[in-house]
Amino acid sequence: MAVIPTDMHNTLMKAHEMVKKSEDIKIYSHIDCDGISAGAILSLTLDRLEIDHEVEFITLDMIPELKRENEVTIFSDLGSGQDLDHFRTSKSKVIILDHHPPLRDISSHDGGFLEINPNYYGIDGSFQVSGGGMCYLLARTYGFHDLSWIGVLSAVGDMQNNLYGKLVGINELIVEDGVNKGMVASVNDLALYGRQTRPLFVALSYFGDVKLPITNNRNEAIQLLKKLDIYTKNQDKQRTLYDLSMDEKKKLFTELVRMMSLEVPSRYVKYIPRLVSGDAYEFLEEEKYSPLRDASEFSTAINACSRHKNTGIALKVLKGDRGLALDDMDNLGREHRRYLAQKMQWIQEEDLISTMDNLQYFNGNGIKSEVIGTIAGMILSYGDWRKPMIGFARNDENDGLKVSLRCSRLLAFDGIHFGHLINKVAAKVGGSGGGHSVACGAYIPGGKQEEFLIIFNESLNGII
Ligand SMILES: [Mn+2]
Repeated sequence: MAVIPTDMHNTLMKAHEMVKKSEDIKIYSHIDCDGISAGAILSLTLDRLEIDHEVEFITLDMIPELKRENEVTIFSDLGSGQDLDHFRTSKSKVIILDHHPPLRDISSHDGGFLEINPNYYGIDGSFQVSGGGMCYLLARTYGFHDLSWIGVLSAVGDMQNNLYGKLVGINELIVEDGVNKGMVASVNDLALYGRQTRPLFVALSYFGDVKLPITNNRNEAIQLLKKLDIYTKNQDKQRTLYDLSMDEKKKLFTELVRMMSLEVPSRYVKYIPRLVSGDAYEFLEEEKYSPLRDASEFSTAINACSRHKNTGIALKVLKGDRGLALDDMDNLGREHRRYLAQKMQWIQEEDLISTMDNLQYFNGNGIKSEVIGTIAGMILSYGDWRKPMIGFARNDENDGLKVSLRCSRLLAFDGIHFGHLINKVAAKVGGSGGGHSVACGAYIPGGKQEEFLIIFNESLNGII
């Protein structure tokens, strides 16, 4: 089990003291699941300490315009990768709780900056701890171990369990706190999305880093379950993954591994079990069969709020509102799913996917830039899993383009890191980008799409 390095602990204790002594705090947090969870953890912590505060969720491009107006400013899930010199005044008290690669040297932390970042201590912030996790480590110094479940949610929302199929490092320690509090269970299970809420055959039809006969085919999925003697219903209720016995899960696991092994080149076969099973995180205080019970489904609900610019609802739910805010969140989730389904249909009807030697792409003009990544991920299952899928959407604020890439995890296991690659290619056309190995994005100037695609395609020669 990971331990918090002593130096990092000491810095956390400095933040602990600074926060405790202050009367007025402003929190700027990133507007995604990790950032919203981070904001919720900090807000709950400050509520309990009875400290006046305000939380605002922002995108990275808003940082240069921010003004220092409060006694203490906390940046969470952002700040490490950005220039914050306009906050560096003689009186500024700034705490940064981030896990992204830091711009500044740890020794540069004078002038009121208290930057707490795992990367300074040899801990990889891309999979060992999230932004929300860093905020939880601060909450933990006050003894608020019951907030650990939100730290788990933020890590899952940040896809930190993606490569290993489970949370590791500091994240594992946060899970452990949740388990000790009786609020979190970690369960090794099949890696099907929709553990609590989706009928099993529906979940199966969405399964895959690789195209299988059951992919996007509910009938085939039902036939598969029949063949394995797994009932689809309990009396009148559709069964979900959550309802299956261990025996049934084992049968399904073996069959999925077998089916996938038939589809992939032999060098990938050894990775397949990792794609078919993984640890799921269950929130024991939430109702069974509700989307809040499963960390992965909960994070989707938070993302739906953020992508439709309604972070206030997500914050309320995270802070404990299970009444009106939860209804609002459910409605937003439905709207989100409807929107995605519409756009998916449009892409297919208009036959918008184009293929190059090493990649595939579509022009999603007309799709909200906030969901272009989600759509790219969904449409991948209709294309060729051996190539990354790139979606383009017009950026609302300027006439640039937002680029999102999604690919099968098998490509990442093979050693390709698309986050690094997209960063390089975007820079060559005057843009910027980055992200995870299998899910990343960029902003590029309008009119540079073709050049971007050509360079990207070439850079993959001999790699894919
Ligand atoms: Mn994050």
